[in-house]
Amino acid sequence: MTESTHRDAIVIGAGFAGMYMLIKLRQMGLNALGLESGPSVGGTWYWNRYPGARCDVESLFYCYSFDEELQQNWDWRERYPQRDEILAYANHVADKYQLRDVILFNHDVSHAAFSEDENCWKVKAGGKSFTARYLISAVGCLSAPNTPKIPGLEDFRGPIYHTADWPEDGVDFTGLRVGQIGTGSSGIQAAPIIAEQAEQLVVFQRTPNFSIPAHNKLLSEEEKQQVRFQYEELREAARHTPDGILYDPTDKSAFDLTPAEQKIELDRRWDKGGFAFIAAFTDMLTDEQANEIAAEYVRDHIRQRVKDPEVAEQLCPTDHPIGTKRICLDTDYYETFNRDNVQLVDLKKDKIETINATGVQVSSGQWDLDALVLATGFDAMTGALNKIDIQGIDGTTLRDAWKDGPETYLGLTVHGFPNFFIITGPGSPSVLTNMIVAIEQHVEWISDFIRFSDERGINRFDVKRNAQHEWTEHVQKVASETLYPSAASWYLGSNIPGRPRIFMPYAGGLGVYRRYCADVARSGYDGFKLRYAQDEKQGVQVHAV
Ligand code: NA7
Repeated sequence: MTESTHRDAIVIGAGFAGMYMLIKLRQMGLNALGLESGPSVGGTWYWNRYPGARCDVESLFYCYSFDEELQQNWDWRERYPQRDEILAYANHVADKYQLRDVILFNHDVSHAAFSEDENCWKVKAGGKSFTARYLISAVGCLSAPNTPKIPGLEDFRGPIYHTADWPEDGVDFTGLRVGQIGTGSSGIQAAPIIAEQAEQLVVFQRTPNFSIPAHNKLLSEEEKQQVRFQYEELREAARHTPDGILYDPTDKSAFDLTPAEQKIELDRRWDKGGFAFIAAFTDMLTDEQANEIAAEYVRDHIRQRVKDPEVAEQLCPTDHPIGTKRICLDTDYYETFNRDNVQLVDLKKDKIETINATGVQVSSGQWDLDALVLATGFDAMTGALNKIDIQGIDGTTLRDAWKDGPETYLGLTVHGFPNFFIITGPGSPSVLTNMIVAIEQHVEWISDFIRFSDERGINRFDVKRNAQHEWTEHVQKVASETLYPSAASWYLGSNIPGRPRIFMPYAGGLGVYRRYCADVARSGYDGFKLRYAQDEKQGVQVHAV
């Protein structure tokens, strides 16, 4: 790494988004620097080391498509990749592209301010200062852990582990009484494994989630070869689907089918496992009655899987339509509650009053515990960005600009923050998709924009306020035509007290969204105010209005 502190671009974060962005910038001949708070690559997969951590997108597609040699030669083991395997893959990519040469690890970005006079971003990280023409956020959507303010949490004498910041050497729960708070994807993956090891596992559930069997398994050589043989076509098709995932689409509404046919369709998808279940009917996420058919089907399965009928009912979600919170995929989650050493505490009926030195006090009494697991999720989509003091024109911070909810143009740029890009930001499909497909599209769009600017001598861009406003309204309108906003989900920031309730991801589908982005590029970046280096010399103002 060179000593110079000025770069063409600074990329914050070295997860899958940051790594691909750095690869692209280098291929374009630009001098880019990655700043990463952790000691290695992998982003959220570096920190999420909890037992059972696994991606809910299938291995053969939860990987980059831009490098044919890489996708042909990386050998995924299981249908769904374990965290360790994903991290090994991220490290392999970092080695292959010598990314460690352009990343400063253990450099947490604390501050970034745009200097109008110098037309560059001034960035502080790890006690050092850097400048760059472009600032690119690759901080991730699910990377700022949410630790709820439960009264007395700090009084607990035993260890407290957050699933999103798990000790590197793992945790041995043998012989311990463990309390787990949270039953989202992380909690649903962790509980069966913790239960096998611990003397006792007490699961504190505020809201039950819908979970579908993952039917995880080792991949056969034949399955891998079949995909590798058709990778190009499969990848291209996935890019234009609503969520970047290829799964057995249907053209049938629930009401085109008889009850018997509905069951056949749901059975078929249930037996297959995974997200395909949610695509059983075209109106699954737009019609309450259609949704309820699938929701009740899952509840019936929960009732079959859990022996104690009262516990089964407590595990049945009834407060949100299925799929309006990201569906969980499990391996024996519900069966875990048939074990003698596992208890479920329904916090809706039995509230946490306080955590004390020896355990958790709920309305009905005290649970004495040796260790606590917080599977309480993330300050999603805006949390990691809002931790950084990002100052745009006139010193306005991104936090202030977003105090009533995030506003972006295409989820990629923010008015008043020139030469700043966000990969998979709020207002883009991001968390409603296979993130890697969304990341590749964003990185390629950003690269094209930078190339376009460089070829024409454009040295500053800012998105116009009205373009941003129209896009943000469109994002809200599209969401309001679905059932998504009816769930108190982290898509709306509902899990963080005081957060404005704005539906953050773009629900119009990745394929549709790609077309919007491509049209903007084709129009010569309509919606942006562009400043040419030549105009700057003549003192032309560039504030976008
Ligand atoms: P999630 O899905 O946000 O789940 C967090 C869980 O923690 C959820 O059950 C919450 O209940 C619960 N929670 C949060 N705060 C509290 C308090 N104060 N008391 C009790 N329970 C609480 O996070 P995950 O890490 O599981 O998964 C995040 C995403 O990662 C997932 O969607 C996949 O895309 C991968 P709530 O539902 O809010 O009532």
